[in-house]
Amino acid sequence: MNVTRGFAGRSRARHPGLPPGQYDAGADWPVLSAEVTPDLTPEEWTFRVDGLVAEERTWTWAEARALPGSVYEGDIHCVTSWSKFGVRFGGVSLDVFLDAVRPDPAATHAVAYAHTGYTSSLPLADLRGGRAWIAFTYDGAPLAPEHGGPARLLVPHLYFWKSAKWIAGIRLLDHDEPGFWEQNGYHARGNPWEEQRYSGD
Ligand SMILES: Nc1nc2c(c(=O)[nH]1)N[C@H]1C(S)=C(S)[C@@H](COP(=O)(O)O)O[C@H]1N2
Ligand SMILES: [Mo]
Repeated sequence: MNVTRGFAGRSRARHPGLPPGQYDAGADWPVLSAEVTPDLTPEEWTFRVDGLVAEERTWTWAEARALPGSVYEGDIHCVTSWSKFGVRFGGVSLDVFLDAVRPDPAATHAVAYAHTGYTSSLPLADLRGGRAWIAFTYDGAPLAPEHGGPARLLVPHLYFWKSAKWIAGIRLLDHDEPGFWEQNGYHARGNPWEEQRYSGD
């Protein structure tokens, strides 16, 4: 049938939102975890911002959920080469948390750390400007445990390994302190549009 063939042809066309070296995972959402999914309830979950800040602070689930929310609608890109289009996460902008702790002007980098011990590192500027979230929902439903629920970091303009699942906190530093994958040769920033997969890219 012509209609079917035309449709299949169109779906094979390269999506203009696809960064170099990536493929469209379609409806799939692969789970990539270095650790076993933790048994972490919202009541147990906390989120802390510490390091080079005027006032370190920890939020409980209820406190974090009471902050003004915002939504990310767009794409995500894993360094293993899948991208997923048109995802919708709900959460709180990192700007809200960072403004509350008043970062020291000397802070240039951040380490995100999970309740499981996973870490990722990135420039502080990438957590600013409405481009990073603590995400609680996906498609309007609670974030599934295997995808980082009850809450994960979301920095969708960088490769997805930066977006630590089961997020516990962000530490601000005046230098780059490589996280789990960065210690294993992955890039300090990880911009998919520049294919910053490995250190040196
Ligand atoms: N705590 C934790 N966060 C993590 C990871 C992980 O192994 N542990 N993997 C990272 C990688 S490599 C990717 S691609 C995404 C995968 O998220 P997903 O499993 O929801 O697709 O989470 C990132 N955050
Ligand atoms: Mo990944």
